[in-house]
Amino acid sequence: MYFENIPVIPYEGPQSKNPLAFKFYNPDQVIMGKTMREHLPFAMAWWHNLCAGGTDMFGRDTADKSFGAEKGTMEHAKAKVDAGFEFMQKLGIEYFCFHDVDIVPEADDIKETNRRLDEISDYILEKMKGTNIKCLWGTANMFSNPRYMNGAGSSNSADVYCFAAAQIKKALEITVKLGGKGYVFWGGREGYETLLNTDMGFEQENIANLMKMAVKYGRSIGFTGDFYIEPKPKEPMKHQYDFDAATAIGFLRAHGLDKDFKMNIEANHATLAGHTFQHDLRVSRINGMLGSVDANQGDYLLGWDTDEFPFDIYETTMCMYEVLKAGGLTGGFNFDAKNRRPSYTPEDMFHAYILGMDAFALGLIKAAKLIEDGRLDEFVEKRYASYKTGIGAKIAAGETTLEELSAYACEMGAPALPCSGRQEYLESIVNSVLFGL
Ligand SMILES: [Mn+2]
Repeated sequence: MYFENIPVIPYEGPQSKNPLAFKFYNPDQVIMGKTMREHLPFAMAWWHNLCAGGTDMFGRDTADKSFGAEKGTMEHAKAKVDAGFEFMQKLGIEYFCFHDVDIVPEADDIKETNRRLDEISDYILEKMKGTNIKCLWGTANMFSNPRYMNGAGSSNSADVYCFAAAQIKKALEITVKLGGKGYVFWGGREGYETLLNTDMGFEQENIANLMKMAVKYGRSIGFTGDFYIEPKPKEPMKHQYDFDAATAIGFLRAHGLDKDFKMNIEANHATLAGHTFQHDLRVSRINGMLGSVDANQGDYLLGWDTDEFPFDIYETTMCMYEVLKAGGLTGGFNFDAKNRRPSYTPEDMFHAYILGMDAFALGLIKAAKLIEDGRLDEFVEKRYASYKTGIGAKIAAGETTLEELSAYACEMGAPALPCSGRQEYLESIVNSVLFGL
């Protein structure tokens, strides 16, 4: 027991003042025909929850994540498994996500790292027995080690590229072994600092080839899930090739990878790209590529990736609105989020997940209400009514020519103004649904 003072977290309802209870996440509650548990496949992020202790640019760890073992040892790796499973079971979380180097200490020799990965994945498999806990997705960390200073697939060094391929191969094997539903490519350092030393076209071809090899190998070892790109515009690199969902989808289509890949959309990455979270979810959804979500939030006053636990109910509501409209995720909601550095106790780890899970549960409840209310959908439908009949219907069917439209316009004279957008009215509907009685 690593969290002996923490009970199994119960659902107590919105009136509860118990800090260790859910106020909105009621796993068995049915919303639009599915339980909250089914709508919200939550995942624990191994790295933030079990590894990161609060180190920042200006100071060392504040939180003790040793779990009673010496860091950098396999004993510590196993203690993290034990602590992680206790944590997930107490919260009723059914999935976890990992990078290779989150679950074992990296050795100098990759053959030894791979042996450690075999050992720890045996241990994790054993822990999974008799629980509902499964792997949501795995990935390889191809950004922390100095060898990846110029990226992995985008590295100028062919030897580094090969090393990345070896890490991907092993991470895929471990993901398949643990029954993972997905495999993620987060660009990490796949980008550049200056075009003065960069062959951008060559680097992008190399990244695509690495992804193609990963797909080919993954399918050959029985991986049937989705590969994901997790777009991010910048940080650590100044320019990253998978800037946002639209850029990543274009890249996948250009290289014939769109059948095997979907998007893993992170809230804080979308806002760093100058979009709302909902924007990148919508871009993914309308392209049939909404796969998974990294559930966190940024800070609008800060220009970097703060990975905060989700708190903003407008954001979680509009996220769940997109997810419901998409018919759900093939992946899940991974809390790629960390406690603030001064929140350093084990209790804070639970408070953070309770906050995040409740924020998404409330978002789900409110998004379902917005859809059931119907006024937003009805408004959007009416706003495009001119495409339902006459020349509009011909345009929508793709059955017109520029000459025909020109003749129509000349005959018509100046068009009337489009109908009012009624943004303020629509925003007041959202507030009524969120906060009305
Ligand atoms: Mn982030």
